[in-house]
Amino acid sequence: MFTTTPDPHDIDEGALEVHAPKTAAAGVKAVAVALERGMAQAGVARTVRGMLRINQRDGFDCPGCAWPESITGKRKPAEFCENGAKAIAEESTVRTVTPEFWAAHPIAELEGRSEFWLGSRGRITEPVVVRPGETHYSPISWGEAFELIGEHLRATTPERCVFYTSGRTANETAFLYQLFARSLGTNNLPDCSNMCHESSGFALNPTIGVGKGTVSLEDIHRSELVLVVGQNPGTNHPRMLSALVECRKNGGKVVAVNPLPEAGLMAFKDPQALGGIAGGGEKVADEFLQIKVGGDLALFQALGHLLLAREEREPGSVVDRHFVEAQTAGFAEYREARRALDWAETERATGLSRAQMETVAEMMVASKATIVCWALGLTQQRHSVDTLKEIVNLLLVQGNFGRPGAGACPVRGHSNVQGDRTMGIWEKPTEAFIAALEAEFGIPFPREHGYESVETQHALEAGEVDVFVSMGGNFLSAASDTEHTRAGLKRTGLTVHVSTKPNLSHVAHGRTSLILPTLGRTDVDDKHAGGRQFVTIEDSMSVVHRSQGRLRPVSEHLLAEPVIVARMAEAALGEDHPVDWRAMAEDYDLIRDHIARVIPGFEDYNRRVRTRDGFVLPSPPRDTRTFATDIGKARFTVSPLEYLTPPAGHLILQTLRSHDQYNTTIYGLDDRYRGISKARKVVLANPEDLAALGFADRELVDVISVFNGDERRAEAFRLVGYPTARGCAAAYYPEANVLVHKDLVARESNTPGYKALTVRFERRQ
Ligand SMILES: Nc1nc2c(c(=O)[nH]1)N[C@H]1C(S)=C(S)[C@@H](COP(=O)(O)OP(=O)(O)OC[C@H]3O[C@@H](n4cnc5c(=O)[nH]c(N)nc54)[C@H](O)[C@@H]3O)O[C@H]1N2
Ligand SMILES: Nc1nc2c(c(=O)[nH]1)N[C@H]1C(S)=C(S)[C@@H](COP(=O)(O)OP(=O)(O)OC[C@H]3O[C@@H](n4cnc5c(=O)[nH]c(N)nc54)[C@H](O)[C@@H]3O)O[C@H]1N2
Ligand SMILES: [Mo]
Repeated sequence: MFTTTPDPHDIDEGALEVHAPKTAAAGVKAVAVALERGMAQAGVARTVRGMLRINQRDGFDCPGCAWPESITGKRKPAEFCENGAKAIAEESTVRTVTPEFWAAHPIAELEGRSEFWLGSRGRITEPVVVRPGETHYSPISWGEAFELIGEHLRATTPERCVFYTSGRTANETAFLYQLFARSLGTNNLPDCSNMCHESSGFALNPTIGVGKGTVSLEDIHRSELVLVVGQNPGTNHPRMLSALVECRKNGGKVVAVNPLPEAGLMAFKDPQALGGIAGGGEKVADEFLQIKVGGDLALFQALGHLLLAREEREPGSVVDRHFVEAQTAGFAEYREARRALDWAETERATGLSRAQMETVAEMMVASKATIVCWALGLTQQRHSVDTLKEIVNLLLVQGNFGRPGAGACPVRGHSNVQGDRTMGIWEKPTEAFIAALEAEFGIPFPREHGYESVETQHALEAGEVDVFVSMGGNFLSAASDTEHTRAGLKRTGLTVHVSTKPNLSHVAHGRTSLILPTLGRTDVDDKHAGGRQFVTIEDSMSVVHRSQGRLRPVSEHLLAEPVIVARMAEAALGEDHPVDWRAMAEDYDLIRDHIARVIPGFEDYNRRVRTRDGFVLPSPPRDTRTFATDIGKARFTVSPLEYLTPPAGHLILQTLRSHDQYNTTIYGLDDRYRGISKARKVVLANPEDLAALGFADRELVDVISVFNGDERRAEAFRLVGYPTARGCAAAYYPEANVLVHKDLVARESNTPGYKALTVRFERRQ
């Protein structure tokens, strides 16, 4: 009998395979996987053309992550990583989702599909609509689509409209989009940043006067000590590993703090260097602290205690006294609060030994230039803002700001999430920003704060949103409490998704719904009166630079994002609106001219962004060791100790990314470094915890989360014994998002508590 292997893209979930976790990241296998994915999606010629332009000065910015490229040094001919290459393959695919696809698949069927299946159908080729009572999406002309949007927006009031943004959106689109929402009269501008690094902004702004990181790529290379906390760079920021290896080559040390022994934190085989092809690779972390989920605040308080105790024993050995006296406030209170420490409780909270913490404190004492890097392991818990402020305290004690090799480094996610915020994608705009917009455009803009993403979920569920517009992204699967969010989205009158590929948000639609297909980063953008256009991006280290796609789009019907925004605005606000939307969409230089006049740091934007490497935005802590807080100084803060303890019979569950996904876009079913393949509905837990709870490895369970007396259930997950810290477990995002109660959020920032769920398991019969 003749059989063929089924196409892996045609399944939603397979039979789980478990292998030993890897002890090093990348190597030649990474290159092989990258090329194989590219060829399968886009063919040889597009793959080669695409990959060679990634992150080159005349090419496009990799849509994979926000890690910067070198601006001083030479770039390698292939300046990308395995996962960047997968992102490109995913976007430059020649598979298409045509009107025939929508005709063949009723929405009710698509709702039951996985993100993996939906996303691997390919790029959407034409705008489609579903009207009240219809069961399928069907084609609609662009003109009719914009008319429909205009009608819905005019029929309601601005506070009942929401404009969501995903962080891949370039500066030009973002600026135009916020201008559109504000011209209508609302600051309802939630974005993926609300779910991501919002806690970082809430910790940094009041303490150091900027919401962004204070280091450059060269600082990482020159640092004496880099702490990598709550971050999995081997998968999510692979090019960061080269920087860490370079730091170690220059004599620096690296400390990793993570509940999981992630492969990329242990060792790295640079796929671009000869040494990366064979051998065990370069060591990454000198010390690995396997912390309990949520234990970082206790750790940083203990490190503060140890540094100050050392200063007391040996005055002048730790504290940068001149800096602390001249540039900071609140040191005395901080020192007092850290004087006493309950070691037993600290060990319980962190799962670490006192000796381990003392070792790291000694490394800090010895270092004259320390950087702390962090990502979501620190931003998505109830006490995240306090944890991050505690990091600032540690950096301030030793004066680690505005010095080569030192500073705070929140490692951002989406490639332009930082730029979108700079452009005004923010539900809480400052008075200065609104005043500058008004001066530029001569019309009034709203000042009242709008909804961020969790408030949007609440408003949707309460039936208080008529129009939900999504500039990229996948709100349903990215947000918490999936079933509640789904119900809320279905209560709206109109959902509009500007997208490249199908996802589950498209089928959790309002009574009327539009999917508007757009160009991606890799696509050439040349259908303008002003000729071929480029866009600009701000990376995680505040470098603003150009990005220009080169590939021929898969369909002639795609419109560029700024054009879509401009035409929505014209349809809603009328052609005689004082803002010249059309002119800006035809020539992005005009958008940049407005930005140059409205946003500080962008003066002479059009000229400076055309220079070889673009330009770096000003950062007072980094550039001049000054702090633009309300008191004109950096601020020490005092937070009470807080950590997560699971009640009896429960574990603390974090949700994370596999090596084979980009957020809600699933590239494949192979979490290679962790040895989990073919399936994603798994829970990784410490074998001793599983035994203590009476469960066996590979058992099939329902996962139940508990929050404030409410329960949520995720059905049919496989338990996998895994070397995570005791008392902790991990499951993949977005499959586990049904478990995250929407009121489980970080204090102040309101970021969902994606890394702080209390769960138990129930055996399935
Ligand atoms: N290939 C790829 N690249 C990406 C993305 C992607 O999905 N795929 N997503 C992009 C986006 S938007 C973002 S924001 C970033 C995300 O980058 P990461 O923050 O690296 O993403 P996560 O997979 O959520 O990993 C969180 C890490 O924190 C650890 N962790 C969890 N809880 C704790 C804790 O309490 N304490 C400590 N110390 N550690 C903890 C986890 O074990 C894990 O290693 O990556 C960006 N880059
Ligand atoms: N449980 C859990 N949930 C999380 C997280 C977590 O760690 N755990 N992390 C959170 C974080 S950090 C983030 S940033 C959010 C991510 O939230 P989002 O940014 O909303 O989600 P993405 O999955 O990145 O969006 C993918 C979709 O974007 C569209 N797209 C891709 N490229 C383009 C483009 O160039 N233009 C346009 N218009 N559309 C495009 C495609 O249609 C694709 O389906 O999720 C959050 N959710
Ligand atoms: Mo993110």
